[in-house]
Amino acid sequence: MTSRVLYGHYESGHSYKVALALNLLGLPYEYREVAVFSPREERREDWQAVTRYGEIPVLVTDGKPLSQSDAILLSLARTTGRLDGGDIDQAAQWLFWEANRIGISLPNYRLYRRWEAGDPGLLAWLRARLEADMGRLEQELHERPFLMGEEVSIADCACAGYAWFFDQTGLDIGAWPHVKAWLGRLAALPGWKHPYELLREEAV
Ligand SMILES: N[C@@H](CCC(=O)N[C@@H](CS)C(=O)NCC(=O)O)C(=O)O
Repeated sequence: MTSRVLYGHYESGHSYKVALALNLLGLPYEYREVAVFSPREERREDWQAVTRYGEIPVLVTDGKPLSQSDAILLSLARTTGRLDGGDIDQAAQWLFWEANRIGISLPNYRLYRRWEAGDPGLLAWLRARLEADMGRLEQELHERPFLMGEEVSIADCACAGYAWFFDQTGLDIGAWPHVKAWLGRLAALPGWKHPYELLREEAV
């Protein structure tokens, strides 16, 4: 049987993207929380041994580590033949969009609203970018229930990774009703859990 260990943290939407895909696929894995708010050198040693970029998530499959949430999502879709939306290249488009757009704007806007005082110019830039990204999703989800069509895929796991923290931005998700309805559809899927439920464990 394949062994899987996921290193992550409950405040990390990047980790959550992977955990959600594993849950939707029904693949068993061991979860290990990494104390990301501690200095890197003080975090758990087993994670130090497998992280390539000093980040979470890392998924170790049969002893082989893979970093970068979207690379992990692609690997899961490719190896299982599921969650690929029927066309893995089209799904990959969404992952690259997410990595450069909503995977930057939403986590960083949240970061500066919640934990660190952000430069006002930077905050304004991030907010404008976030609103544009939400607008992009709103337009897409106006036409279909999930980003790749009728079925959930890795595109949804990627683009919704941080959406469960949206209330921490101070913005109202109700401004994007199709996005809000999409999150409701995702939350109704068997295997769905909120990141604070899915990724909580004693940090080391
Ligand atoms: N591009 C990476 C981003 C990962 C990332 O930003 N991880 C953050 C947590 S969300 C992290 O490990 N931060 C701790 C640090 O940089 O020390 C991915 O998609 O996996």
